[in-house]
Amino acid sequence: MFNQPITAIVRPISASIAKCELTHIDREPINLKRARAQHRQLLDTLTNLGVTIEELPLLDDQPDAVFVEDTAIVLDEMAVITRPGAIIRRGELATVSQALAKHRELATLRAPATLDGGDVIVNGRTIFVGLTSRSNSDGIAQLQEITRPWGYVVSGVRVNGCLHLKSAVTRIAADTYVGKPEFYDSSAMGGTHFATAAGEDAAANTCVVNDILIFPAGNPTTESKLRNAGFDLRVVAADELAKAEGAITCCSLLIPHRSQ
Ligand code: CIR
Repeated sequence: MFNQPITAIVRPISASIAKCELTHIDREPINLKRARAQHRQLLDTLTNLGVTIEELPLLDDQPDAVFVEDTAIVLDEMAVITRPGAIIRRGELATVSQALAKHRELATLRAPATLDGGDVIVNGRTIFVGLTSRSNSDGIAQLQEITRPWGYVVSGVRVNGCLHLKSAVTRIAADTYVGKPEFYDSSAMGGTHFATAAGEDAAANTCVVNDILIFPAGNPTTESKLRNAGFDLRVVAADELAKAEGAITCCSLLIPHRSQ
């Protein structure tokens, strides 16, 4: 298999992560050392898969800054700097724009748009956007205007009971997804959907790198289902980050290198 070179923009976990935004879960203590160890394991896994890591500066006054996924949408042709639905998180954008500008031409969402990258799934020329508390109709409309020249069609997907579309479902191959059916409207997306097993909601958030799935530990039934279907998995612990309502995809912006 040809491995496409990829850069991952990431950011260390802020010392203030205990003050993170929470929407659908109760606050419980976050063990910073354990969270950082899990984050390190995730970055090591990316490195082992041949991904080049580019680290943004630590922002200790931005509790959620590790979750870089929410700040941008990276397409092959360009990237869009988002306008996160949680106002405090907009302080993360400047350093992301600076780093991303080296890889892609940038467009920026403007008020009154709000949109979190965690709500965005790109499948070919379709961009699905979760209809959540973080992403509004202006965000969807602006994303459509910005990406139309490259032939993208932006389509809203209903989400219930979780923070982002990508807390409910992630894309694991072309037209193929893993998700918790109760959390999102799979009929709005088409394609094949593997359902997470009971009690394994976290398995809905899986990060795909060159056909390999980085998959959250502690979800054995869904893990077997995906392995039996022929997927190649690397399992990492992510339960400490989950206390901040974050997951595996949230911790990186993956940038496939463009052929010259
Ligand atoms: C937030 O509420 O913004 C953070 N505590 C969690 C963000 C997780 N990001 C993601 O799922 N893409």
